[in-house]
Amino acid sequence: MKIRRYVAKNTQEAILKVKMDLGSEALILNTRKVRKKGLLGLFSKPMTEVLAAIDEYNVHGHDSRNSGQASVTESASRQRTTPAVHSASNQPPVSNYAVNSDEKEEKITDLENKISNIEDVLSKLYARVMNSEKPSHGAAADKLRDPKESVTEVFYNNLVKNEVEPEIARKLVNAAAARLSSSAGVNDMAAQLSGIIAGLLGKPDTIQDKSNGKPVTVIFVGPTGVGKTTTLAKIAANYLLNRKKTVGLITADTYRIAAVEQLKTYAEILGIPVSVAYTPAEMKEAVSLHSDKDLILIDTAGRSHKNKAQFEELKALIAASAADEVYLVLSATTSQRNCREILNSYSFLSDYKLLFTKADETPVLGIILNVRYMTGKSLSYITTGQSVPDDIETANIDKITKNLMGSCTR
Ligand SMILES: Nc1nc2c(ncn2[C@@H]2O[C@H](COP(=O)(O)OP(=O)(O)OP(=O)(O)O)[C@@H](O)[C@H]2O)c(=O)[nH]1
Ligand SMILES: [Mg+2]
Repeated sequence: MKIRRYVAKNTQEAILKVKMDLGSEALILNTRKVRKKGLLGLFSKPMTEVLAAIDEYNVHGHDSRNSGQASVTESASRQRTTPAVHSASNQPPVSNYAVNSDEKEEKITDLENKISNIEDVLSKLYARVMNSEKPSHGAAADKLRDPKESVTEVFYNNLVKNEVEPEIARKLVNAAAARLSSSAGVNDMAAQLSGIIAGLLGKPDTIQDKSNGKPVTVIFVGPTGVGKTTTLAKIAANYLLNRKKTVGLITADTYRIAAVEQLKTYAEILGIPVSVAYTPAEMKEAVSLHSDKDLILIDTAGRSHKNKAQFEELKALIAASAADEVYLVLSATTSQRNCREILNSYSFLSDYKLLFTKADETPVLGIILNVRYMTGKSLSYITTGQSVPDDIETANIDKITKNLMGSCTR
């Protein structure tokens, strides 16, 4: 594996440099903004630094592409000289390449050793760069690393930087490394790891239509302000406008007048009925009122995970709605610590799906993998902005995987 560092004015220019130098097979390990060291750096424009890696065989492949012109010239000149050799000795031509083959083999072995040494030194240098450029003088730090181990560390660091919980990141990279031979390169590791991450994220499970003609009843729960009402409006609009389905809305968010008004405004724009349910009995009634619809979407009040009493009420409302699907709506911007507390508060739910909002507000998506790992519940939709109805999509596993591995800047 070769790891190289490129600095340019912007990401585009840096990636171009990588491609020019290493070819299109190169894997982008990390991008970040850097400034010149020292006081002057404070006033300089930030530059983009890209760390890129490529397997040894790809470098050779790329080099041979670059030197294609030279080898054509060489074979042409060989063709020109061959008849002369032939006529002078009257012997079949002896290939230059057959002569001294032992000597050449020795040279190749020698070169291989040199490359292997360079690779070790590069791995060691890279480990230092990744350790926030804090050079360590300890003997242990100077110990050369096994290349596979250093590749593992690169991926581990990327996952952790993208806020995957360190224990989860460690398990994932170890699982990927266990599937590789000791000579495996960075691309093999990337392929294994992305397979494992995508497998862990699983197949997204969105709203399932019923085959018996009855409405699908869906309820949205989650902390305050994560985007439950907006998400519900996005789904309602998509069902109505793109899928030509009939939709009924119910709001159980009766804590704030503004919350009822918010949903009523969306319902008016879309021209769909909305009912308000203050109690579990009213919830049952509202659900039966919309029994002629294809889809019933139920909004609930955001619950602070610190207020336990509200959860009893929510439990009763969910039970009364007899919802087919419960979506736990979480913001992708939630800190890992808050997230644990939130999951704890909602642990009374047995069957639910995960819906992440505000993916547009954070460059790192580790929380998606962490929550999926901790709960084992399916991913569903991801929302990517405030715009109704456009900013929602079915969770794109490939995109999330690339983001987590750090090789994709969204
Ligand atoms: N950037 C961004 N903002 C969003 C997204 N989804 C919702 N919002 C915004 O988040 C804010 C809160 O959205 P609501 O839909 O009212 O959230 P809620 O969960 O219903 O809030 P409560 O009912 O008070 O618990 C609004 O300003 C939304 O426009 C999203 O995907 N990205
Ligand atoms: Mg709301």
